[in-house]
Amino acid sequence: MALTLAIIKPDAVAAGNGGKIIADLETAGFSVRGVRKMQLTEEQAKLFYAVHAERPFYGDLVTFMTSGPVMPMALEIDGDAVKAWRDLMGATDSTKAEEGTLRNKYGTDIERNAVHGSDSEENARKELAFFFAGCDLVPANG
Ligand code: 3AN
Repeated sequence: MALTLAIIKPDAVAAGNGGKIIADLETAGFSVRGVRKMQLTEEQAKLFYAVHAERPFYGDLVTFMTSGPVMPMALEIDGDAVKAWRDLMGATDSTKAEEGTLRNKYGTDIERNAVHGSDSEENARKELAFFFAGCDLVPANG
């Protein structure tokens, strides 16, 4: 599938880096097929990260993700969008993310890591539906 779900997280939005991240991803060849700016409720954040419910950092992650506005996006690129976006994001821990990746440039640590990306095609489908069900995505390069 050519689409993936990305989120510009509260740390990056609050720091005024949303536009810079969009400029970077467009430079890297992605096109934004859909974008929202919203504040997640606790219920939405818990549901979105339900796969991590048993992990010790779950509570903190939900608190962080509800701490300010986020910008979910439907991103398209030729080929494997899930992999291409994860490559551009870099490692989960911003302190270990490779130079030039979004998490290296805009993140702080393993939690405040600026951006989210789906980790598989199946999860991309679910996560795109989570934020964009019922929305008309613009055509590619629209
Ligand atoms: P990724 O976002 O790279 O797919 P996941 O799915 O393992 O990483 O983790 C989801 C989110 O949970 C991360 N983006 C990060 O914000 C947070 N997270 C992951 N591991 C930790 C950890 N050990 N401590 C705090 N937060 C974490």
